[in-house]
Amino acid sequence: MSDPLLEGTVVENHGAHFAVLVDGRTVRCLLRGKLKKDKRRSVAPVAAGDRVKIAMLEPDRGVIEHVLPRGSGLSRRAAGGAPLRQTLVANIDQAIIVFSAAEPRPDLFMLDRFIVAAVASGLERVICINKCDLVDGEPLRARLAIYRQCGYRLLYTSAVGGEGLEDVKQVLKDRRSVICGPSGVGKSSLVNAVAPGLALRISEVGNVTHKGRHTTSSISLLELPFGGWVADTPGLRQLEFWDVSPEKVAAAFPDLQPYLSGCKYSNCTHGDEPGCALRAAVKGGEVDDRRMRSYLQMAGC
Ligand SMILES: Nc1nc2c(ncn2[C@@H]2O[C@H](COP(=O)(O)OP(=O)(O)OP(=O)(O)O)[C@@H](O)[C@H]2O)c(=O)[nH]1
Ligand SMILES: [Mg+2]
Ligand SMILES: [Zn+2]
Repeated sequence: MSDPLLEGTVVENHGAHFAVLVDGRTVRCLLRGKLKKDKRRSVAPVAAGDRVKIAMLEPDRGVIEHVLPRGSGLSRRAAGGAPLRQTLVANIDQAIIVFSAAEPRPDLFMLDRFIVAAVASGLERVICINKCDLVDGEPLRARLAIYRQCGYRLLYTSAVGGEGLEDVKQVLKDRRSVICGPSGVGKSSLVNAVAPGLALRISEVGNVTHKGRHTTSSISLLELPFGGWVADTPGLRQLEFWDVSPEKVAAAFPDLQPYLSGCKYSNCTHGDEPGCALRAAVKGGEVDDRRMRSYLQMAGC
């Protein structure tokens, strides 16, 4: 007997509601009750990007019966008391981490957190600094040079002025990407600029000084007209880690790595112990002080 269930991809997740793309058509779905119970330390068992099997109820409505095994995704610890995993997007290759040159000003400690989350999730990462039309970029480029030295791909863009958009297209082409970063940096604007047909909602407020307003409220996975898929996500004010060990944090700091095992004491906390190779490297100008502080915050030293 043939399988009465249809296989598809979750392309949108809005609370308990999902949109599943099956053979080119979108089916609105809820979850079968048994899946809700099987939470396995997750706030939700299904995320955008998941491959699922659904049973049809009506021509455009169905119910998700099974979730197929997942590849890499972007997860964080869900807000709230209990330690639960929240997978923002599943089955993706890379994270495009967007910050803005201004409005809001880039918080490099937060940028480092996004990089760690992406590295720990096994994703390729590209840093994208948007709104370059708003500032003289030279001082910022100098501050960010360390990321190039670390081997990260770094793009400078303007969703309104057009700078760097060809690079963004090239990075997105034929890959499955998640666009993430703080609110108001222009994530949706960038996606719209490279793929105008998608028409994502963007903030109508030109000057992003408002706090706590998110224009994008759900996660949607969109097919790009030039090949590939991209998930636009709501801006994250906080990024609490899920399953990130000190070793994984260190993996995101190639500039610090040569010094981390050179301390006199193998359990060095890189505080004021004698013989700390990391502190010595900062003092000697080989390691950036801010990067060290960022590492220490995240590695829980
Ligand atoms: N000057 C300038 N403004 C931009 C640029 N990109 C986006 N904006 C503006 O910044 C504001 C926020 O843009 P959005 O695309 O909604 O930002 P977002 O990152 O998707 O925000 P959330 O969905 O809330 O996470 C809007 O007013 C955009 O017009 C840019 O490159 N330059
Ligand atoms: Mg948005
Ligand atoms: Zn040390």
